[in-house]
Amino acid sequence: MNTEQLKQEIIKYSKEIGIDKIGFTTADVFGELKERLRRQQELKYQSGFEKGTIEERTEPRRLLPEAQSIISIAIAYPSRMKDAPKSTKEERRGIFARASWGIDYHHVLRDRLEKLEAFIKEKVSDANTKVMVDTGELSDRAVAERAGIGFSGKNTSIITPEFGSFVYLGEMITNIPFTPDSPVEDSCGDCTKCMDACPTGALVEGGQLNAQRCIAFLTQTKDFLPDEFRSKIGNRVYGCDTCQIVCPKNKKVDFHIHPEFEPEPEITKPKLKPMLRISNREFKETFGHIAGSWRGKKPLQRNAIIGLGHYKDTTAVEELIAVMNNDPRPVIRGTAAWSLGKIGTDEAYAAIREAMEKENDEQVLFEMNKGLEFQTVTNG
Ligand code: B12
Ligand code: SF4
Ligand code: SF4
Repeated sequence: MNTEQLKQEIIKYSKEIGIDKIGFTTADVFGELKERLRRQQELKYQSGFEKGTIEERTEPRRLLPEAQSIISIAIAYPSRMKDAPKSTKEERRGIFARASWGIDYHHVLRDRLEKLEAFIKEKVSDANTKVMVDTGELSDRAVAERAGIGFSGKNTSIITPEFGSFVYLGEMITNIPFTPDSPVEDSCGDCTKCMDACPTGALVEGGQLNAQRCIAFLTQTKDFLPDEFRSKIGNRVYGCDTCQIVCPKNKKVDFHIHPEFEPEPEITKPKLKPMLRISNREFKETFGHIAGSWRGKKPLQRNAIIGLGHYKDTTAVEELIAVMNNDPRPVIRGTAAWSLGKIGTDEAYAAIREAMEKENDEQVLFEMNKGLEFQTVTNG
């Protein structure tokens, strides 16, 4: 079988196993990306979640020495939730970003890529391949862009003509010299909606993100959230979709092709208060299968506490006081104190004062003082 025939068979098979879009590119060096990554590093704009050196990230042959091509895949996920539970005054809710709805996409895309890999190996006995989804060295977006999956938007997402930007990406490096596809010819034009809507100004320029300011990143950190971002994260417990929601290319885009990615409303829009007292076991049972749990429960609980402060939820005061007094983790105790100050009832302020007498941790005491400052601001 010649390579072109094989390519057509792979495309056909990919549709049968639930891959929504597939594209092929060479294994050549990603020269422009290399420069870009260096620049991002100099500016300290990276998140720290990227894997590998700049060379490994941009020279596919460092990952598979006999590499000749890369197959890029995209799988669409929903953008709207049916029967979303309402956030009420008594029971405030948080929100997980769409990329964390349903089953963790890493497993789903890896499964599809492994099926594709087995299919190729059956046809070409000496095929050599390497599969990656998100956690590999390659830039999934740079691969997808060059393989004709979609164009690179000012919000830095890959935007497909068919499914907008609500797609997950993955790839397989191979030693088979497939003919490459052409990049998608589309662009943002004069639009700047994502940059204007970004709550933290993280999109410094069209197509350039300062990840350290991006809420999607900040919701995944484990330390205290810097003050300037606390009022910006709102009720987000994991990730941020703002720059995709406002994008005109995502208008009317809402694909429910894969049952795996259907949101479970009580999980994707969870009640905030119960998140404060969830045990490790309950956390694993409830959130363990979703992408947003990969950093463990602490960042999500911290964000839930900030969310309650954001809502000024007076029904949460008692529970926040219990957390401030008893939680062994300083980040959680301190954030609870800050949130109590933000909610601002007399009971909350009194509890902070009382807790200060027993608290030994410097950072927690600092947060408690910040909590009390809200009172001065309100009364002054
Ligand atoms: C680190 C990381 C993050 C970081 C940093 C994101 C970023 N924009 O760099 C944080 C934690 C903030 C993050 C957030 C999100 N992420 Co993320 N993340 C990654 C990861 C692991 C690496 C990305 C990376 O290397 N970035 C460095 C930048 C410099 O490179 P790049 O974006 O990959 O490549 C583009 C640029 O370099 C640009 N470029 C290159 N040269 C030049 C030159 C010029 C002049 C210009 C203008 C641009 C340009 O073109 C490339 C292609 O678009 C990838 C998985 C992977 N292994 O690639 C997922 C990935 C990018 N994330 C993804 C998703 C879904 C998200 C979120 C939407 C999740 C959410 N809802 O919260 C947000 C979106 C935030 C945003 N605006 O990007 C998807 C993107 C799917 C898509 N359709 O694009 C990926 C591909 C995971 C996956 N396999 O599906 N993520
Ligand atoms: S994900 Fe949110 S914070 Fe990050 S660039 Fe987009 S809008 Fe801004
Ligand atoms: S909102 Fe506008 S500028 Fe931003 S990615 Fe979409 S089309 Fe491009």
